[in-house]
Amino acid sequence: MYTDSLLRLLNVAFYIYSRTFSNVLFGVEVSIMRRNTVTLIKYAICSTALIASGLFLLHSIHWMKIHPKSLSQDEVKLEPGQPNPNLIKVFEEILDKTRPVVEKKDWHDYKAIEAEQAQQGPGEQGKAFVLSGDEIDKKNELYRNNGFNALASDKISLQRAIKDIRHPDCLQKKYQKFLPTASFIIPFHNEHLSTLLRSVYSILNRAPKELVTEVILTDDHSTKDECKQPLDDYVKEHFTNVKVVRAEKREGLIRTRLLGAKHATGEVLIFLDSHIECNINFLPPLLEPIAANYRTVVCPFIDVIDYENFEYRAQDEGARGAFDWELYYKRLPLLEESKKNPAEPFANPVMAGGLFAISKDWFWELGGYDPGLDIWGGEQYELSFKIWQCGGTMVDAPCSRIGHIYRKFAPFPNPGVGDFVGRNYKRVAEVWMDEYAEYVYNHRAYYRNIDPGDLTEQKAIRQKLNCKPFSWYMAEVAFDLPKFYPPVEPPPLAEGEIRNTGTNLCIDTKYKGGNERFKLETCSKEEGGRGEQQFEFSWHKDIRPKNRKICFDVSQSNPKSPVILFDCHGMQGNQRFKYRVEAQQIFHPISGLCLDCDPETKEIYMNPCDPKSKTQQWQFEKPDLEALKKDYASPADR
Ligand SMILES: [Mn+2]
Repeated sequence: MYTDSLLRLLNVAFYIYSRTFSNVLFGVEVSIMRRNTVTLIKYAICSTALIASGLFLLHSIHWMKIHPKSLSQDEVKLEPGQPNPNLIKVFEEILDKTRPVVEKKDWHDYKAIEAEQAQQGPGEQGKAFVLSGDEIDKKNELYRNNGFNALASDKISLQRAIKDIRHPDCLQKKYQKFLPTASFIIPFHNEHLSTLLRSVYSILNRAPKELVTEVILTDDHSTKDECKQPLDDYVKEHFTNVKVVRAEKREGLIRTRLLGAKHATGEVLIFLDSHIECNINFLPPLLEPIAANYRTVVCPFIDVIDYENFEYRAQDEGARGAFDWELYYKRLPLLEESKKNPAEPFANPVMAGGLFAISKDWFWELGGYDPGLDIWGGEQYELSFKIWQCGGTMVDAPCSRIGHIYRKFAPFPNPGVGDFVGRNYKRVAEVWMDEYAEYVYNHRAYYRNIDPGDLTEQKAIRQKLNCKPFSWYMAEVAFDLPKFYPPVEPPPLAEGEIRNTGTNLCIDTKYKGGNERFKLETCSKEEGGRGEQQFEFSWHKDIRPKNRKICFDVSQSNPKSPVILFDCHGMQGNQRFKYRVEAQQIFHPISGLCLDCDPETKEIYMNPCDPKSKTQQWQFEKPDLEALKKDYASPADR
């Protein structure tokens, strides 16, 4: 409250001050100045003093006490599925549209940027680096141990330059002049030394020095030699604000992050991975939304560092995080509002994982991570639900980009402690998801019998912070999630065998995999159950073998276009079919073709639709005729 009114006072003062000052500068109303020079100078001196003392006060009070309006103040009841105007209001606050004006500055370090642009060598400027063929043995060994091409990493400078692939709007963006300080927490286990050190350099070289309190390398009981003395020596010799903290036994990712957080002394905690590279000016966009509201959590855009050749590239231009009801991480498309403002933070229902910034106060108010979560898994949901339900906000900041090596494979053995992921998920579902937990158990029945351990402490945090129910989160934050990932799958439009009228043969996909074609076979009912002939024309409007997530896919539109099996993407497009009930045709709207076959070769393909052709007529064993007709009349895509 106090800070709020102080800010407003400051703004008024600043407004008067800047008007007076610009008049003096630009000679507008000079005659007034001559007449009242003395008064004006007095005015200027007074307001300068006011500003100076105000800023001093503001800075010394604490940046974080600028508390926001909470979501609950004027709650709007909404039908699920509509974006919540209340949320948008909060983001306008983050966008600084309704907040008092704070002084901003351009945080780019142009000297450093220019110097980086001149760098040349292997992998420089984020380019792909290909090893020469004669190092294959060494390469293979390091690959096995790391799940990425660590030998290539060793040949690339620890301080290489990478491509600035931010949206052009980011280049002009200014951020407030006073930002909180940050402690970086990097948990690692047997990380390759050069990728670990490159992560550290990318932070220190591309963040303003005054904002970095420290980098805390948190060792989850590594066994590799290079992670021990050689790391300590390097850190001692090259850095002044990098600490190595070590776990006494193997703790897993979650408790290792907690251990790092306990050693942090900066105002904001920034959790990162141990094989990343931070891009130009990544830090101010992460800190500003937190300075505006200490309960805001900010995630960077995560780019891809190629595991084979270390090329730096974008994975996409942003999406919102979500989950399906087996608790797999999924993504939702951006809202129209954020497409129009590509450099502005947007609400994110679920964080992608290990890369995010959170104020230290808010992290510990939330109780950190649930320390009962073991090894890894579920922690991104736990923290995301907790942040939203307990009065916080989470955004993605498109102008903060950090590259990450997605490994080709996991090089670590299974920790051998049973189904820790299932147990973690059960803890999260039990503490945060209320009646929606039931949908998770319906998809993963064995979770019902998992013992989640003691939940008293976690439930007490929820009670103490007076957190909202999960139904609120679903209605207001993840409002469009059920459209893409419905908790109860709607029934299919048709199922069973698909029989061709002209040949009296059935489609048989024979349990084939991706990119494979399939043919007609004698219907298994008549022959006694061979092959794979049970299908679902699913609510996604695709056709798939029953209980599999592989779909009929057509990507050409010429006669005899092949139909292949491809991972179901659920986004319709080239996997979208319609059924013409009267004509018995299986129609593919995007290509405008109909499913056809050759009675001789038994091949299946797409052909221009011909209502008289018997080979284009198909019958589903169990059609829902009403639903099929309704679907045929509807637009092709949702
Ligand atoms: Mn990683």
